[in-house]
Amino acid sequence: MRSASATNGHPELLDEFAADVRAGLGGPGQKTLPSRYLYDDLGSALFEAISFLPEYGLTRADERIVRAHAREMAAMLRPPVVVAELGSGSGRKTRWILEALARLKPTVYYPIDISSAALQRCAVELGGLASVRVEPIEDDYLGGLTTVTSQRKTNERLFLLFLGSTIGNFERDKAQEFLGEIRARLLPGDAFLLGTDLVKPPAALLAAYDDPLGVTAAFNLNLLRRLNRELDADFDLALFEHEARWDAAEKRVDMHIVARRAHKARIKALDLVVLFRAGESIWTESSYKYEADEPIRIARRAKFEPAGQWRDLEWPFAESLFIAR
Ligand code: AVI
Repeated sequence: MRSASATNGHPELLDEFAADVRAGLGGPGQKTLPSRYLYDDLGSALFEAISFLPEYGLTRADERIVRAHAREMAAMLRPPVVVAELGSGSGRKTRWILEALARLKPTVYYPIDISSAALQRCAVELGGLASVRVEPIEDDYLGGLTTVTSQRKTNERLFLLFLGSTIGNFERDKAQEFLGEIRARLLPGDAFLLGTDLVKPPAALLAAYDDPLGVTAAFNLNLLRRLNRELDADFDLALFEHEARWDAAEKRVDMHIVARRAHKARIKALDLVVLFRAGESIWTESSYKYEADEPIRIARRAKFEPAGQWRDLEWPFAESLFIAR
């Protein structure tokens, strides 16, 4: 899934990782690491495991809505329709949309992901669907979308999917900017389906991001293992713990990796020594939660027209369908 995966075979990504780590851990202020680095092969597998946790209802809510309303969505789009998805995911949710569209006319599916492993899994999961041709694109979201739009035929309508509330891992102003970037690559009449996790009671959110089995903790701490492996660092995982924090003003859950006691770690590849005070943290992810009208407001600002919104009541989540103006 998602935007960054193993840097194996991609030396330029290793350079970018190194630069981001230096920027995030090398200075005097709040230590940070970009959340996209959570998704190496083990991190992606742990995220997949998180989606099965009873406390983490997000992925199941997303799938329930898509499954229940895929035919309705497909009926709103005039064929021929080609589908592109930002972050290929496991393919579980997308299957319903592809099946609904392929009932009407054969279609092409372009999963876009920087992780070749994720694309391979997705191709295996969805490759057997009748009347669907899967064309994986190994690239970042906007690069991949540009490739898709340059290949499309003029009579084809593009149906772009951005599911799983991945938009929630963008800061709010960056989310707005990103929708503008997406819209700039689409043609009027193209469709965009956006999944957003909705605000819910803090206790439910904290349980979702700090589950009793410790899967989310492992997902978070795995980032230190990645630093050890890819940048020759010596972080001792036993000296850190996972913490989830609800920020009520910003309506977001933050994940931190907190030092249990004062100590230092060395990142040999960067020739960097990182000092930790007891209780000092590395901020690794923010997961913004939305009010139901918010996706509609930001999409309108990015020149999309709302065409429908479906919500899950068991785990408040919204799927919003837009048409490019
Ligand atoms: C991928 N993303 C939408 C997940 C989220 O909920 O923000 C990642 C995640 N982080 C902790 N648990 C799951």
